[in-house]
Amino acid sequence: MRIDRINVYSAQLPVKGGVYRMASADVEALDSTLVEIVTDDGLTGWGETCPVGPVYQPHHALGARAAIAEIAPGLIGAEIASIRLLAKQMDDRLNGHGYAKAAFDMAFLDLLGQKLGVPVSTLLGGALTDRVPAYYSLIVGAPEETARIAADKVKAGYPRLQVKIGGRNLEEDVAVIHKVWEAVGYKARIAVDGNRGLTVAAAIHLDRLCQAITFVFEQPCNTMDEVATLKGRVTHPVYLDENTEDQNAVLRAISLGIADGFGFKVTRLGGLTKMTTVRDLCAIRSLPHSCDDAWGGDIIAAACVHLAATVEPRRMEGAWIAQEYIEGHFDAKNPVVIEKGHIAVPQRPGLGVKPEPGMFGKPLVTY
Ligand code: 0XW
Ligand code: MG
Repeated sequence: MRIDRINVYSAQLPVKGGVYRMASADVEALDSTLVEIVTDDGLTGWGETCPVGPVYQPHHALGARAAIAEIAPGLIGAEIASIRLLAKQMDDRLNGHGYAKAAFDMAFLDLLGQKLGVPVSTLLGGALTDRVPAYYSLIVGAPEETARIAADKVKAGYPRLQVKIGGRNLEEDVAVIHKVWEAVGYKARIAVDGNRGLTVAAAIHLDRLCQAITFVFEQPCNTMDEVATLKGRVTHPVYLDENTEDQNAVLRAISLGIADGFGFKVTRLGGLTKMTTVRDLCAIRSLPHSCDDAWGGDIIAAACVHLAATVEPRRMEGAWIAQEYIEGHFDAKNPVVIEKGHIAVPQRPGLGVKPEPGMFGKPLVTY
């Protein structure tokens, strides 16, 4: 099975509700990039990469497309058999830019799965479950309103909530955490996500002012070095998200003992294949982690869910997919959906989702 053609598309994903508010940025619409690989035996495989705006992490939509332009011409005629060889072929054309390579890695696995008649979760080592937990991300908001949504989402079946803070005064952040805790208590696990927005001093104050509340503190400060200085000075477990820019960053954080868990993003880590390495490193040290991406439609959602199914359930912090903030699906027949706070793992060969033909219009470019 060889690559005949690669089509690149863009899909505009407006945020349902108008705005997704984080300490690092407000986003109103996302520009997702899709790759469709067509093979000489008539199969099609899909991949997607969708940075949540240009500020959240050092990725942006046009950067992904520029990287794809460097890589794609060299893949025409390549055999879809060895994922490792394909990764090398990509590395031989472009250094870094894992978030663009991630879209190809997804499409390769989608094709291999279809060829072999197995779901992508099988290619990632094998599923441990057919249903994974999701978590709900509460945007930076007012205390009462955030607590009301938190209670609703727990009632709807979410086992975990992420409360966004940062980018405003400490008093309001502390009040939100208290109100959410009063509303849901132990009924959901809570992550408080600073999205790099707090100073070390603010993180220490917040930790003290919320001492009796059970939560994990996700990416409170900007750099890994700042977060490292919290060790021994805060009592809440600290998780890294944005700082895990590649596999080496994860290895560093684990070996330094500065992270108690992670919010992993499939495309940021360079794709599903690279994610299996950090998944296994976390297993060695019993570290919990999520299987997310920063945003994306059904292709990215399927990728996250296949990976999440291969993680030991006691350490699975949920798969976040953007469904709650997106209108509609790429694949209306087999969408990836959250039901009662959980997501069924696609069972069909490959990723198990196929965008409706023609739904993205004409390709931006064909290689
Ligand atoms: C909740 N997310 C996975 C979605 C947005 O991209 C932010 C992100 C996070 O945890 O930082
Ligand atoms: Mg986060």
